[in-house]
Amino acid sequence: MPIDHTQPYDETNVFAKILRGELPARKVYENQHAVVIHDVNPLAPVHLLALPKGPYVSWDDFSARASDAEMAALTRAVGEAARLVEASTQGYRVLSNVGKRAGQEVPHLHVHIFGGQPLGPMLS
Ligand code: DGP
Repeated sequence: MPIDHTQPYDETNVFAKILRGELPARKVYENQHAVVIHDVNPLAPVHLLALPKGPYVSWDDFSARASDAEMAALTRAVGEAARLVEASTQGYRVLSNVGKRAGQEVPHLHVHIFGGQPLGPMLS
């Protein structure tokens, strides 16, 4: 079910559990404030998720509460991830769903990185 991104942060969401080491994940990159993991249900040959380590639900929440270092770290994580999996050589797509209307399923801010195939039109 898509989530209500205006609700307080839910510490029991799956990404919170991954960040606490309570659930496994295939990590490809980590810095002080962000990690990148493989999506468990890949929708493209390359499907990564960049997550801030802090408890943020949405971009508006992140922008309001995160430090500049946290914001920079998430941006760097997206680019480094794309480079490490060599999506950068062929082009890739960066996408983030926030809230019910966008179909956000996990109430922890995350950035999808898709690549490895022609990606088609952005919205259907
Ligand atoms: P979104 O709809 O934007 O909230 O995308 C959530 C993504 O998270 C979806 O592509 C599947 C992925 N996902 C859900 N549970 C897990 C998990 O336990 N581990 C990993 N690696 N990815 C997950």
